[in-house]
Amino acid sequence: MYAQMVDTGVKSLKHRSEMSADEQAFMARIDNESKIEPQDWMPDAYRKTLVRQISQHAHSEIIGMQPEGNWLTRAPTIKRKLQLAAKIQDECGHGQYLYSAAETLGVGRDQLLDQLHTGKAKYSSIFNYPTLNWADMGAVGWLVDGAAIVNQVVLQRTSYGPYSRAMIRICKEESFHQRQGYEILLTMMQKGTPAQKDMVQDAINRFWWPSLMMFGPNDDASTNSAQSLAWKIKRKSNDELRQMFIDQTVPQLEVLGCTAPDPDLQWNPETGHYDFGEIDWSEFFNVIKGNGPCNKQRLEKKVKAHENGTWVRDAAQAYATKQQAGAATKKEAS
Ligand code: BYC
Repeated sequence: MYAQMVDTGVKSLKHRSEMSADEQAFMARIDNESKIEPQDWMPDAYRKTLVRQISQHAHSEIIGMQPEGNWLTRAPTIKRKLQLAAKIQDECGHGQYLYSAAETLGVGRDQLLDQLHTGKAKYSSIFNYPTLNWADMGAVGWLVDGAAIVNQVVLQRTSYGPYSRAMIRICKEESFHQRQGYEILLTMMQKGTPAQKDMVQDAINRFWWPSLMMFGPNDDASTNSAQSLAWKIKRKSNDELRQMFIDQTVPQLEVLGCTAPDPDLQWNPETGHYDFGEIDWSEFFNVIKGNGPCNKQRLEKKVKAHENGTWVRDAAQAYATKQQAGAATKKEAS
C-alpha cells in the first residue's frame, strides 16, 4: 500500500542537446520564468510529475481533515469549535482547487480518487499520526500548517500556471491556520493549568519529528527532486525547505516556553542556521509504505465517506442532466 504506482517515466536528466525541438522550446520558456498553461505543449513526464505531485497534495488536504475532525465535538469552547470547523472547511476547499488544477492536465477526478482509495497514490505522511489531546489542534495548526506554508509559499512560483495560482489562494488561508494553531498553544501556556501546559509539550514532542518529515527525504535520497527542480515544479530542495522551517520555528518555540525533542538542536553562529539531529528515516519510509499508526484507519474512513456520498453525486448528476436537457429543448424551440 502507498507504493507509488504512477510512473512518471523519468530515468535521468536529459542534456539540452538530447532534447527534441519541442523540449528545447519548452525549457526556454521555463528558463524565462513563463508559466506553462494547460493548452501548451509539455513533455509527457512533466505532465505526469505534476499529476503525481498535485494529486498527492490534494489527497493530503482531504485526508488532513480527519485528524482535526476528531476534535470538532470536543473543542473546549464554541469559538474554538467555530475556528476549527472553518479551518477544516478551508482544507476541503484546498483539496478541491488542487483536484481542479490536476484535472487541467487531462486526468479525471474519479481516476485520482480511485488511486487514493485503492492505495496507489500517496498523501502526506503527517496525517497518519493520531491527535490525542486538544493541544494537538494547536500543534497541527502551528507545526503542520507552518511546514505546509514554507513549502507552499515557494510553490507559488512553480512553473505550472494552475498549480501556482491555486497556491496563492491556499497560502493566504494557511497563514491564518498557522496563527490560530499557535494562539491555541500560547493561550494554554500563558493561562493554562500545569496539566494543560504538559499537554502542549506532549503535543510538540509527538509532532516535531513528523513535521520535519513532511518535507520529504534528504536531498540525496529524493528521487524526484533533480528533475522537478530542473522543470521548476519545485523551486527549493527538501533540505533547504526543512532548514527554513526550523529556522523560523525555533524562536516561536522559545516564546511558548517549550522545547523540541531534539538534544542536538542548537543555533550555529557560523552557518546562521539551527543545527538539528538526525531524522529517523526508517520511521518515515515505514509510514509512507502504509504502516504508520493511522494509515489503515484514515483510508478506511475516506473510502466509507466516498461510498456514503454516492447518492449526493448521483443527485447532482441527475440535476445536471435535467438542466442540460432543458437547455437543449429551449435552444431547439428558439
Ligand atoms: N509524505 O523525491 P521526493 C496541509 C514521497 S496538506 C508522503 O523528494 P517529491 C494540511 C514522494 O511522493 C499539505 N510521501 O518527492 C492539510 C516520493 O514518492 P513517489 C501537503 C512523501 O515529490 C490538512 C518519495 O517520497 N503538502 O497543509 O519531489 C490539515 C521521494 O520523495 C513525503 C504537499 O503535498 C511525505 N511527507 O517531494 C492541515 C506539498 N515526502 O511519489 C494541513 C506538495 C516525500 O515518487 N508536495 N514523499 O512514489 C511537494 O512539495 C513534494 O511532493 C514533496 C516531496 C516535497 C512533499
